[in-house]
Amino acid sequence: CSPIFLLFLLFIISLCTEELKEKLKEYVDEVNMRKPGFIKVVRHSKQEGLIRSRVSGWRAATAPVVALFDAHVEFNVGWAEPVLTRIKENRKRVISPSFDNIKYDNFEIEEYPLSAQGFDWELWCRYLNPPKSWWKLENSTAPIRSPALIGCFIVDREYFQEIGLLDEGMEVYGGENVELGIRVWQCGGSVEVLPCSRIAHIERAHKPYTEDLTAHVRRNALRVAEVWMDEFKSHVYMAWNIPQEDSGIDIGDISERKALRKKLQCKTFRWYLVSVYPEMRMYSDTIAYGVLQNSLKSDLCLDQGPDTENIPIMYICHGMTPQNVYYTSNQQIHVGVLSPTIDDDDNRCLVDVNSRPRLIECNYAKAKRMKLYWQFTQGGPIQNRKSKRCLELQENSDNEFGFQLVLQKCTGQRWSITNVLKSLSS
Ligand SMILES: *[C@@H]1O[C@H](CO)[C@@H](O)[C@H](O)[C@H]1NC(C)=O
Ligand SMILES: [Mn+2]
Repeated sequence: CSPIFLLFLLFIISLCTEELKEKLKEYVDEVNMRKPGFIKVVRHSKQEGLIRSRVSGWRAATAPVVALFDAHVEFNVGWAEPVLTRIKENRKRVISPSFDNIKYDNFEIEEYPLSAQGFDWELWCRYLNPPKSWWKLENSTAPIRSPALIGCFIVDREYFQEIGLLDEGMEVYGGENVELGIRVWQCGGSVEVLPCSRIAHIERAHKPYTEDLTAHVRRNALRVAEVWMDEFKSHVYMAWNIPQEDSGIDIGDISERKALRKKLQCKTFRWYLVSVYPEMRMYSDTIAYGVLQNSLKSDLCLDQGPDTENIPIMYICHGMTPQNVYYTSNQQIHVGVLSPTIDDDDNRCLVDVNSRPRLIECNYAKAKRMKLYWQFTQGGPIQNRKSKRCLELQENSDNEFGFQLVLQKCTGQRWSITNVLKSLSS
């Protein structure tokens, strides 16, 4: 259900499971009998989602430092002291403890490696290898500079307000942790993970908040993109495979968040990428993206095929990540999910390998001087620059959908891609 908030010397619990209502009240009453006013419970009359719930918890808090946590975490011994020390030194530090995992099926603890916290271009949060500068210190207790937050954090109560709390225009789940990290950095604060402050967190098998979590995460991500990411907002649209204009997604009113950015005189997203999150890959050379369809059979889309293989196929269009195609200004065709950071696997490129279409890691293909460059114009053929063969469909009754992908002498088949960013030159 919704999160529990642990505040410094004050607990705020907000839960929605029927079963917990009475039992929780009994527990809270019992604790408060012993320590009057120790726990405050804040209840909403309707579902407000994780983001506004956290802000409700903050509003009820009175202590100088506030910690916002999920209900499904356990605190390790001495977790708070290093955090409070760092905030006392500098109130513009927003701090996350280090996470371990509690296995949801048996409650065993699994130790996680020390990590910074970042995100991919869909703005899902992810653990990152700590930055090079941290490894150089050779001090495993030193604070780890972090581009963003997984979602649990501790902050100076008043600074949190000055910096703009969380984006209360976000719904249900996701994106607020990324937005907070970007905003704090761009507007003059910092974010760090402390190795000596540890908590354990249950990674749930299923998040029960809503039917379609992804739609909410996407909407919230677009709010972040529009307010904070300047020209890099295109990357978020590309990663979600949706058009930048008329996406059909209502992201609500962002004027207050834009005004906040202006008021705080925050730096650009390019500054943030270069200075704080250099591990993030940039995709500014993408000129078209979406699904790739052939006019001969337009209900089929180019697809990366089975995970274990490197053979692209034609498959019924569903528009999910295996069918993401990115065409770059240097004429590469990337197929599949956009690799988020330089520490992740490389992207895969379409390559002519002995007249067969194959997906090969782009950097490898480039280093080996393979045939990975393709001439393509919207509604035109896809032709390899070196071999001059065209990517085409061939009827094949053995194939599930009646067609297979081949490289052959061009017969004039035409391809189209969903979104064109810059005009595809002939
Ligand atoms: C390691 O980092 C901690 C935390 O910042 C610091 O207190 C300590 O002095 C450092 N140790 C060394 C040997 O630099
Ligand atoms: Mn959680």
